[in-house]
Amino acid sequence: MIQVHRLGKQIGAEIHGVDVRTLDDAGFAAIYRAWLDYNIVVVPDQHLEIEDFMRYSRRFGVVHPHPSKSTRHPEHPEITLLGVNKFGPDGALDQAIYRRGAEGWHTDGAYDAEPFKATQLYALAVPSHGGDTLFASMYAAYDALPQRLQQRLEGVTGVFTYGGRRKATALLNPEDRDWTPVRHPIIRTHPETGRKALYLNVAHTVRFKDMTVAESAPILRYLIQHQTRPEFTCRFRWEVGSLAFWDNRCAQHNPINDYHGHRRVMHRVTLAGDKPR
Ligand SMILES: O=C(O)CCC(=O)C(=O)O
Ligand SMILES: [Fe+2]
Repeated sequence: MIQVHRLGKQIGAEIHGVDVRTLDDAGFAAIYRAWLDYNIVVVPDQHLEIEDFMRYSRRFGVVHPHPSKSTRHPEHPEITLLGVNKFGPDGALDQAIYRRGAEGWHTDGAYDAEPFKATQLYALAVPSHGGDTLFASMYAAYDALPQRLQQRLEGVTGVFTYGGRRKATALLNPEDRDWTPVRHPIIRTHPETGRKALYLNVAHTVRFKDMTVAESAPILRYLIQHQTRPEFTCRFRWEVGSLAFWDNRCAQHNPINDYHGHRRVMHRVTLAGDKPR
């Protein structure tokens, strides 16, 4: 029997009573439904080989590799390694890899014309404390905007790029570094639920179309502060064997980098998505 426990008022659910290796179609449909409702779904206590992880991930859609080639699994390029190869040959900490994903709130792949639909992480090693991930509902953020502002933002386009304004592209190979900015609506309609979500983030959204960075800054700053207000969020504490799957079309995440010196290793896959509308 599948049991669903909420992680937060607006977002997040944990699913108990499931072994994803033997999940039948009805069980999978229940997880997918919960995922559309709660946007980040965690299935704890799984025991997965790489093949199990890939097979389960493919039930959600088309697995698509991340543009950062330096952190790909050597035998399974569709898998990104998190928390591996943190030290260079000279023994020094590679800051780009160490800090990967730990740069604050964001949504995965917003710098692409067709951003990732979803991301799935499987925890192989976790610190004894810290290393939690926060999630924020962009449905809740949109719903809580004053109606006037909702109307003014309708049809407004944002400009997004890898690394954002800081242009921090250290994880990319040199040939991939000159990232062409892409444009997305700031309010997007989720293709499966039909709900509206605020679609911009502090890591990738540089400005609004037809406005300079300076002109965009005040409203962008307001929206960025608004969108991750604590009441829109939930917090997830990892254990070895936790499997977490989030929807990049309507949720942001923020991995908390408070476990310096401790191991935190994850296997990660991303799923192909469509053009935001
Ligand atoms: O390590 C985490 O909890 C998430 C890292 C991240 O941002 C990602 O995998 O997209
Ligand atoms: Fe991320």
